Amino acid sequence: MTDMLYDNPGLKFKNQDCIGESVWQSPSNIALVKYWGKKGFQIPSNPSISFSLSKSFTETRLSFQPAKGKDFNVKFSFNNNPQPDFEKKIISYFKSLTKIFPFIEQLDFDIQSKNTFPHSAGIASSASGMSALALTLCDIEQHCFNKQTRLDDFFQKASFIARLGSGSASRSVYGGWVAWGAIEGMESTSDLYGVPIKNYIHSDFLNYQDSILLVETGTKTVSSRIGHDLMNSNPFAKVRFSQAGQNAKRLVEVLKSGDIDEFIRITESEALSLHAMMMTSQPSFILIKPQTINIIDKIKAYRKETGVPVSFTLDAGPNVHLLYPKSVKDLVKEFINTDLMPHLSENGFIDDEIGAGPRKLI
Ligand code: 2P0
Repeated sequence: MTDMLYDNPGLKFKNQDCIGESVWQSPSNIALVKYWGKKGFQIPSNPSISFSLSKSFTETRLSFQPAKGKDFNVKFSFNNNPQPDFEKKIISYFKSLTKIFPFIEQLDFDIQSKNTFPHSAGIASSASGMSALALTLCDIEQHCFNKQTRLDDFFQKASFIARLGSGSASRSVYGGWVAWGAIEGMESTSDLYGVPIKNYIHSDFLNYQDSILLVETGTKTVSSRIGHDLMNSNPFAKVRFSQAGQNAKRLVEVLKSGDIDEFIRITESEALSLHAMMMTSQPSFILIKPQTINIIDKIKAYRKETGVPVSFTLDAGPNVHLLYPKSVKDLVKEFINTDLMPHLSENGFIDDEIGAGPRKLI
C-alpha cells in the first residue's frame, strides 16, 4: 500500500499535453484529539482525530503549463494579492515532492487561493490551504499521465501529500470524522495519511455543530513549527503522547456508542492538555485569554444546570469551539446570545458544522 504513495509515473511526459488547471475547495478541520509534537519528518508523535468543517474552507485554483526556464516557477496569490513570502514556502514544499511528483520540475505554476473565513479567526488555514493544494497536485498527476486511480487511492495519496505540507491538512482531504496517526487496534490508521472513520459513527455525532466563538481575532498564535518543536524538550511529553493515544482509541469507541458524556470528558481534557503543553514548554506560551476561561466556566455551568450536552474544544489560540449535536441547536443559539455574547469580540461567532469534505470544481 505504502509503495503506491511513492509511486511515480515516470520522469517524462509529453510536455505539450500537460497544460490546464485544477480547482478544489477543501475544508479546515477541528481536532478533538490533538496533534502536538512530531518525530522525524511530519510523523505525528500521537494519533489525532478531527472533523472537517462545512463553511470554513479554502478554494485553490492551480494553473500549470510546461516550464519556460530551467527551473520550475511558482506564482502564488491570496485574495488576488501576490504573496512572495508564501511563494518561497510553496517552492520549497514542491521541491520536497519532486521524488513523488517528478512532473513538478517540468512545469510552471500559477496558484490563486482564497478562504471563506477571515484570516484572523483562529481557524486552521494551513489545514484547508495545504489540503486544497495537495488535491490540485494529485489532479495534475491524473491529468498529465492519464492515470485512472481508484477514488480511495486518490484521496489517500492526497492526504499523504497534504501531510508533508502540514500535518493537520492530512485530515482535511475527507469529510466527517477523520483519524491521522496509528491508533492501537485500528489497523486502517496510519502515521502517513488520514483515514475517514465514517463506518463507526453514531447518528448523534454525524451532524455535530461547531460554533466558533471569537474571543480575540488577530492575536498572535504560536507557530505550529515552534509549538511542535517545543514538545521535544517538554518534561510531560511522554505522558502526553501516551494520553493522546489512549484518548484516540477511546474516542473512536465513543463515536460508535454515542456516549456523549464520555465524548465531553475526553475532548475537553484534550483541549486543556494541549494548552497545558504550551504552558509547560520552555519558553512557555499562554494563548488562552481571560474571556476564554470565562466562556469555559459558563459552558460548564450551563451544561450542569440544563443537561444540554454542549462542550468546548480549543485550537492553538484563544477562541472557543462550542460543540453540540444538531438536536439542541435552538437551545444553544439562545445560550450563545444571552450568556456568551458579552464575552466575544465584535466579530461574534462563526456558525459551522461537520462538512462533507473537499469538492473538485474544475
Ligand atoms: C491539530 N494543531 O491537531 C493541532 C491542535 C493545532 C492545535 O495541528 O507543522 O499546522 O504544519 O504539521 O498541522 C497545528 O499544527 O503543524 C495543529 P505542521 P499544523 O489540529
